[in-house]
Amino acid sequence: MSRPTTVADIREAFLGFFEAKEHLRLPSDSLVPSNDPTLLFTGAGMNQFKEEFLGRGRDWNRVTTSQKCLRVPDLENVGLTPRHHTFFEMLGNFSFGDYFKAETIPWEWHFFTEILGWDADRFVVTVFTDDDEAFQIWREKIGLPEERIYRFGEKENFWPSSAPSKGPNGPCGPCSEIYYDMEPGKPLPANEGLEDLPGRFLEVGNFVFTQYERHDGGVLEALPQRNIDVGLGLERVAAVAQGARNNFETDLFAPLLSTISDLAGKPYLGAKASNEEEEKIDIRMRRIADHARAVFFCIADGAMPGREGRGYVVRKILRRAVRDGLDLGIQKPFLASLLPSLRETMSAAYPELTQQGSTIEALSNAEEERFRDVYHRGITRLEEEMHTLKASGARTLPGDTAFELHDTYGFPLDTAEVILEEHGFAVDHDGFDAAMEAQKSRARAGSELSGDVFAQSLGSLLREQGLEETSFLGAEQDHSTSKVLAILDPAQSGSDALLQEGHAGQELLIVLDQTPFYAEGGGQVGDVGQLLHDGQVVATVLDTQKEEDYHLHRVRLEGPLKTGQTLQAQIDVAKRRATEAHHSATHLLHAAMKHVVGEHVNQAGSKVSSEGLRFDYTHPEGLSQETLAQLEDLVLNHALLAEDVAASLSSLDEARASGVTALFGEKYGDVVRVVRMGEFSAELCGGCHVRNTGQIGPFRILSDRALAAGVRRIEAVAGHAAAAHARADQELLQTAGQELKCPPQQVPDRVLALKGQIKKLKDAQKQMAKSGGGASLSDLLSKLTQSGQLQWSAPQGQSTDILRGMSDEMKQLRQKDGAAVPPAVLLCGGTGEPGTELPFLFQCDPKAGWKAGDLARAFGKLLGGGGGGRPDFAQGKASMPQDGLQGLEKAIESFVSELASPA
Ligand code: ALA
Repeated sequence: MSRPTTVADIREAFLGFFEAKEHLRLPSDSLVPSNDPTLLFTGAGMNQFKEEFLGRGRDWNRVTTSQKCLRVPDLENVGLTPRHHTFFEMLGNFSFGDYFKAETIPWEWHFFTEILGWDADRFVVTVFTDDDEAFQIWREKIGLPEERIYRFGEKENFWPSSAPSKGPNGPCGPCSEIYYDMEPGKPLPANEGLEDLPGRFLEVGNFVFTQYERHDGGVLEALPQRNIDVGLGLERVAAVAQGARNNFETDLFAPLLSTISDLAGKPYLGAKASNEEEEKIDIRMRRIADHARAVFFCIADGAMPGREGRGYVVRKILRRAVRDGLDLGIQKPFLASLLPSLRETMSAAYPELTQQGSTIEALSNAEEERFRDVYHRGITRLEEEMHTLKASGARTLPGDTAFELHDTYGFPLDTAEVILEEHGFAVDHDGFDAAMEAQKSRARAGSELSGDVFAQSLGSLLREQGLEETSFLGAEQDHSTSKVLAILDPAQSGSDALLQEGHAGQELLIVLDQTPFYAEGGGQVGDVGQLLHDGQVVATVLDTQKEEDYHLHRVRLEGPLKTGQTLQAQIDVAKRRATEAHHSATHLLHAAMKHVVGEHVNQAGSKVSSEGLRFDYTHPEGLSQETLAQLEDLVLNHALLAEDVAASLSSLDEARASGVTALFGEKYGDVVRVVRMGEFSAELCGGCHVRNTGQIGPFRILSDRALAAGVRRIEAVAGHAAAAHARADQELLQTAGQELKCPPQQVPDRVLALKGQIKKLKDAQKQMAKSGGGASLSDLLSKLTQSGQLQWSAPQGQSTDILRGMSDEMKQLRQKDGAAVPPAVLLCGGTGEPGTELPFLFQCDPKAGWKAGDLARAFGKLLGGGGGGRPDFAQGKASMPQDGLQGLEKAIESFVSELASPA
């Protein structure tokens, strides 16, 4: 049989080899650790087996995996060195209290020398200072010469490194590492020398003998069982197997580097790079290849670029890749276009790269576009800084400012430096390094096993007290008779938090043996309600949260309460029913999204309460009104079909095989609960639901908006909340109708009509301004034609509304300063065309004896119309004389001459 050399073949050979040794082959855990809130990312194969190492996990003895890992403390080295990665795979075999050193060392040896066929004479190994047992196995069983077995202390040969003195707490043990000599034939170094030759000796495997649990103060307690945790870096093993100079020059990276080089229009030279410039280009390409892998796998596992925690790390990695792309002269967003090249080598082993393909593409595109903006702003910021430097006469950019540019704006130091130099400035490198170091140790704290892995949580405190997990009855019943198992004061920690009793007014956490109260999880809010004793309320439950499998009822005590007491637990039924309707509606909406929008849509989060539901999903663009209506109808149809809702338990594999929707990036145990609604929806869920979809009642989508790049949120309501929203909308319409003086149905027409009028007015105003004709009152007044005591104007094309406005102003002016306005004014509107309507108005000073109403009546009559009104203001409509303005002038002259004097 030919030797495995490709990454896929080596992975398979390893897993197959250990399967044949009765190991259970398990899938890689997610990069977002499934059961360990102390870790930001999965960084080693053993992460998912901590409980098994401590002897309290699942019933497994031997397991083998290839684990997706992400490590970021060495981010800055990626691409520069041949071996550093952010994302990598670790081949692992694990023994939980089963075999130990004497078995695993020969097995790994067999794998390297027989299966991979590597030269037995090129290996050197290390063992922990006093680990004579491991030494003997290498020496006797394997037959390695003594000079090839090195001994080191806890920094090199303990895992986690330096765990006894520095931590973290948790499972740990001495280890033995195996190295392959890349320059065989040279003399072997002395013990201390090995470390100084990292280029020569390549670490290809680490065998950890996990036999201790570390506690505070470096106390190592022997575990009840001895374990094995072996990890082989797949990329390194492949590099050796393929005779590659570095990990990036293996089959794994070839398609990625080739696409990157096409995009950049420059070759990846590898060994042919002959100067610093060419080497720099290669480094950037390697970095892009590494970072693209990390970003795609993170997004596929639900860690999306964001501002904090995991999201921040993903964003940072992505930005570094894009920045390299910019430096390589790639003008347009490109990262997402690398996905097919990664799939070529990885999607057979990791189908999530295909399943989540459109999400990965959408999110990385959106994030890249956003960063390109940020980058351009970074340049602006740098220019501002230089301006400030110049003004203050300083010549050096402070290190923390340079670091801020690098870290926040993603603006690379070397680029900043080139620009600064051009302007005669330097950078404070020491300050930059110090800021970088501080940042790195923060990253380390967040992403490596440096936290206290087993810091006492409330859950472990309760476990230590021997408390049984809470049994949850709330899927079937709303009340229960329950015993108080523990009373906790959330303000205290450790055993101080445990109280024997509580008193009225205190806010405490209560653990019951069984409860109908749902604890917040899976997007569903925790229940509220009451705890009663003899029909009296002793505690109001304000919220319910979960710690491991204990339900913590957050209560305000209304009376005294003791541990051991028996109570009636009663949830707020109305709120819960409404929450259930929203939860079930969320499942129907999710199924409807897959039907209407596409299978690629993933739920990215949800929140259901009695008030409504929020459904976050990944999709690059907004949904049209039609699509939203289709979704609403589809959900409503399934509610009206009144289908049964049933929950059942099954194995995760069975559920997946039958096509049940599992949530994006969500973790599940081996036994899962499947909630089905007719044939339409089947989803993994531990929450509370209606018994029949008919109980969802009406359903309305209220909004759909962008939440972040590529992530959107729908807000919707069901049941009473939907009815209440409909009612509120109707009331709104009614109020609008009242204001507009029309029935609600006519509101849109009325609004349209008003808009039309406003437009006409505006047009008329514009027209007036253009014609220069009487745009203002003073203009109009100066243009009035004197005819006896009556003055008049007939500005053509003016709307009557405008004339009326003028007349109002005139009235005000008259009251303020009578002299400026003639005692009687006639204004004529209309288009001025012969025979068309001639609206007119009179504006008079009653004190001067004129009566506008009489004038309007007479003038209207004269020109074939009518009019009337008050003494100070009157209006009417007549008809424009056939000879137009001239005729009008004549008519007004004769009208005036007939008015001998004020009536
Ligand atoms: N857990 C060990 C490591 O990560 C194998 O090196």
